[in-house]
Amino acid sequence: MPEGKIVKALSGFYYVSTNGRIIQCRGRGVFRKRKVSPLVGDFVEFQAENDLEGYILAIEERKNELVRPPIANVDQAILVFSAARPEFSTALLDRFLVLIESKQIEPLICITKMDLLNEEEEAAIDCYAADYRSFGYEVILTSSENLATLAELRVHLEGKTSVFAGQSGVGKSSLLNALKPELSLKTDDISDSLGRGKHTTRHVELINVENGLVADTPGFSSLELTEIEAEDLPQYFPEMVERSHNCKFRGCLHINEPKCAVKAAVENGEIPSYRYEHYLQFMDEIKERKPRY
Ligand SMILES: Nc1nc2c(ncn2[C@@H]2O[C@H](COP(=O)(O)OP(=O)(O)OP(=O)(O)O)[C@@H](O)[C@H]2O)c(=O)[nH]1
Ligand SMILES: [Mg+2]
Ligand SMILES: [Zn+2]
Repeated sequence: MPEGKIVKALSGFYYVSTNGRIIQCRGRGVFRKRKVSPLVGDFVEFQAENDLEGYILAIEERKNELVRPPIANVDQAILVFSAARPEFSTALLDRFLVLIESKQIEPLICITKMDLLNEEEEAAIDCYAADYRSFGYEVILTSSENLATLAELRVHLEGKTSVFAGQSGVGKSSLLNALKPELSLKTDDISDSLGRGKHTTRHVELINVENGLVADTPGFSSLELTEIEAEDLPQYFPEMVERSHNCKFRGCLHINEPKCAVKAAVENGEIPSYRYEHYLQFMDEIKERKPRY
């Protein structure tokens, strides 16, 4: 049975790459019954009479999978945020980091559109970058308008399968175009009235860049923490994990417990208060979630 990897999903078709060819395939009903649908990044077995009429017959077990954006088997998620237009949001970044941590996927934070900032605004973004680095994350500041800023990003793409994920309009497709100009991916201005992107990219596609694969994906507007349990939440904040062995109580949730090393670190400024506030907000959100039956 021929095998390949899904590199694009569009209008009910899956495009399977195999031995340097791309075969247009449909999924078989069997997936619908089992409630598994093929994802970009899946390794599959297929059957094809010709390059336009294939069928996917089996999906190999996934190393990991994301719902938003929908993709499987990635080595790293590049969380793309713009420094401005749309405005940089630590609340959205923290939410995204929690989701990526819960899937045990390696995150890389990429802040784009640095060229739009004045000195003061740039200093503010530099502060955030330093905060996130102090939690243990890699942070890269780029601008698709200034190719020199892309060198660091290129290094991280080398030999890996990465997914660009982020809000609409932050510049995911623009970054890919800057990395590889012959791509000519469609990009569009953000809406001036709403300050949001226009959902220009409509499908997920894996593209060869720097000896690796990078997925361009549609932007999203919200993310829910539906699969996360309250007692697991602290594990998804590396700066809390690092300190939790100094908390008095094992399994400390760092909320009301006495002698909590995390709360002490927030009080003395080692952990920024916005980060802890987001933790508390996510905790409330998870606790208020209606039980599923
Ligand atoms: N000044 C500046 N503008 C940028 C930069 N990167 C992207 N843009 C602009 O931002 C707008 C949105 O860029 P896109 O690449 O379409 O954004 P996207 O993240 O792919 O958006 P969706 O496909 O909707 O998810 C376009 O007008 C780009 O020209 C940058 O580094 N600097
Ligand atoms: Mg796009
Ligand atoms: Zn604690």
